[in-house]
Amino acid sequence: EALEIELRRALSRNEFELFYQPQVDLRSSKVIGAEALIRWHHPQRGYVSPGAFMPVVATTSLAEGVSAWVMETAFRQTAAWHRAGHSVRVGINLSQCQFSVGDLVAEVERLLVACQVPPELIELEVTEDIILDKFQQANAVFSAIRAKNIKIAFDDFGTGYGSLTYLKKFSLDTIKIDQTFVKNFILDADDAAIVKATIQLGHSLGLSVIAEGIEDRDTWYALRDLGCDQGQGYHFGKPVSSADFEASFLVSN
Ligand code: G
Ligand code: G
Ligand code: MN
Ligand code: NA
Repeated sequence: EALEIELRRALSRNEFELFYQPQVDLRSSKVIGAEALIRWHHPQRGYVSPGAFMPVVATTSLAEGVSAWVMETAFRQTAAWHRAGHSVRVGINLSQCQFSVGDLVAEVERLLVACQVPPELIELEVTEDIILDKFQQANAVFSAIRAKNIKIAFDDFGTGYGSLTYLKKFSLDTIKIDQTFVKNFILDADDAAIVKATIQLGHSLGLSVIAEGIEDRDTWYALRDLGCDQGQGYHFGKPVSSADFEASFLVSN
């Protein structure tokens, strides 16, 4: 496939870039973290979003190389911000291939040493679909990673079939409430019920809760009043380049 060839070239030419979206403490509105989100900086087409190329990456031999690049780049960025005096926790989206080929735990250990990053500043985000068929294996990996003080977040919570089962069986730190529930939850009684219950459920299991897709102040305040810990969304900031993230969110820290 033509796109696959282009993507292989993109990896070797270093055309991928990580953008960072701020994550705030909903009480203080302080930026405490960032989710790393991949972009393809195409020489002609400009920034291409992951929806347009990650599905191809995932089904080809590119998957390993791209996910290794994402991990390494995000660890290095976290370490650089830490050295500059900014304790920003960075969320990294894991890919399915990281549970089937290679040793994720060994890679994480290698990066912790190589980058000299405090482990508590790294949060690995996993979705239900990438671990669906790797149930036992994935939980052993999560336990080993959490034993190193790296955090595990359950991403897109509520959109899968087995979310509750996963909460019971997996070793986790954080749940991220999917933006589809958050967007209109002030106006939609069903969404409100789900969001409220998820926050309570998370807390009663000792987990931290991040709401995604917060687009206005009323939604922020409502989530804060429900006890939701952290938030992410266009109201606080869109995903931006690392340079823009520093200029917009780290200057006065
Ligand atoms: O940034 P954007 O909102 O366009 O991201 C779209 C989707 O791509 C999201 O579901 C996000 O989780 C996924 N995504 C973004 N960056 C990465 C990445 O580095 N690795 C993986 N596996 N998925 C990513
Ligand atoms: O699947 P995941 O949660 O990793 O994907 C995050 C995606 O959600 C990114 O593509 C990001 O650009 C997008 N996103 C983040 N905040 C908002 C928001 O407030 N509104 C909308 N519409 N999308 C958002
Ligand atoms: Mn995510
Ligand atoms: Na999500």
